[in-house]
Amino acid sequence: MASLGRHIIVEYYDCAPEALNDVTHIEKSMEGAAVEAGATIINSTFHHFSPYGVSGVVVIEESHLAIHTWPEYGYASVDLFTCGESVDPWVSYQYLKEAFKAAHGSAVELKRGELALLSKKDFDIHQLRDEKSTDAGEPIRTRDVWFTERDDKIALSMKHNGKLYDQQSAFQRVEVYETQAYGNMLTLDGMVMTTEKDEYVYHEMIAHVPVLTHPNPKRVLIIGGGDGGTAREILRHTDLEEVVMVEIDEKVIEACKLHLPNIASALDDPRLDLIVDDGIKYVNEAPDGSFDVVIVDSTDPVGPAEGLFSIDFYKEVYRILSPNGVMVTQSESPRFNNKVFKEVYQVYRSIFGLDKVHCYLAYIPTYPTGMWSFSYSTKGASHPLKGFDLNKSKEFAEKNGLNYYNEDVHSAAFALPNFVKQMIDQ
Ligand code: SPD
Repeated sequence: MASLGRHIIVEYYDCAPEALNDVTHIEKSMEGAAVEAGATIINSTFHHFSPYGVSGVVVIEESHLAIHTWPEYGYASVDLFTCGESVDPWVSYQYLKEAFKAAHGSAVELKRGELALLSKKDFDIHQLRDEKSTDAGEPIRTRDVWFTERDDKIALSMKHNGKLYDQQSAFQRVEVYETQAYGNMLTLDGMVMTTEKDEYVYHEMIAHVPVLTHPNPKRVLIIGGGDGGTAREILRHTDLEEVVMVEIDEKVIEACKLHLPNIASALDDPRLDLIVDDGIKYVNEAPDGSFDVVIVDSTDPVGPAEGLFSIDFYKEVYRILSPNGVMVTQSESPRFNNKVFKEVYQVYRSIFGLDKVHCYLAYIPTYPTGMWSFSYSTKGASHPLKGFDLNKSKEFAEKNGLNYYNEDVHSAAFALPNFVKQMIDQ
């Protein structure tokens, strides 16, 4: 060999798009390609970008393998860089072509470090070695794989150990990741829905604020909420007579029962009437005044949840609320989804009336920007703060050992920063 290394620059075309968007499959394939070629892996780092694309590197003792994928084009660009005689990068080339089901590939080989142009320097190599690479020891191998939810300006990443569930349902891609910081995490179409470690913020706030401020809640309807967290919190209120939940996607229920059992614990509770169907259809067909509290625990306003952000849907929710009825929705982030945020508050106000719509906030570290909002709209006399029974809330939170909601948080959540007030008043 007349060079220190061989660098193969590879293009794979017409690959299986799903293979190019699956960070776990790509990581395994890249590591497999390294081992098959005779390389020794030192560490790897892989990132999935929401909604599409993966980037990653496998560092080997003999240099590295790197990849960037564009699933939407069925295209992957790969660098295979090896040093020494013991590794054959062309083996990796063939291995990856099969792993990504590429219809065709092309590659250019470059020699790196032409020996004819190099001369050896005189130094004591042993002084440069650290503990991790002693002659005797195996190299220490590390792994670094990330899930990333991003738009074109900001991103939120979480390191994970791999995927526990991955299914394309009739409505969306349902995935569960085992994250290192937040436990198991449900994502839908690449967007974070809930994680084991911080789910209580969202579920306690969406459930207890309306039930503890309605004068006499008996019938509660949850639209969406397939992970079960909202239902679990609602069922803590033992004097309710009817709790109905309508979730469109049974794969969400399945994934959460399997991998987020604490969040999903209420889904088999006999007090819950769980209906797998379209929530919009259910609301359209429900009799006038049939619920005291309606909670819209939706995903973001793309895909199956789009209709849950429409004026026609909210008019129907208004119709099925009883005279003092309360509707609570997750209303996105005023920082991140500011256009949607402004629009939904205009819609709620046009239906319920200017002084009947309130916004409250909670801090959810795994949602974009961490600042999340809920809307509270009332048909009659219910009000989130006037007449709020502090002691009742305090007792309830203590008795149930809640993690986020308490009487102080309840009141404080309705204190809005000026920029949020302005967005609602515009
Ligand atoms: N961008 C995150 C919005 C998530 C809203 N729904 C979460 C469902 C939890 N039950």
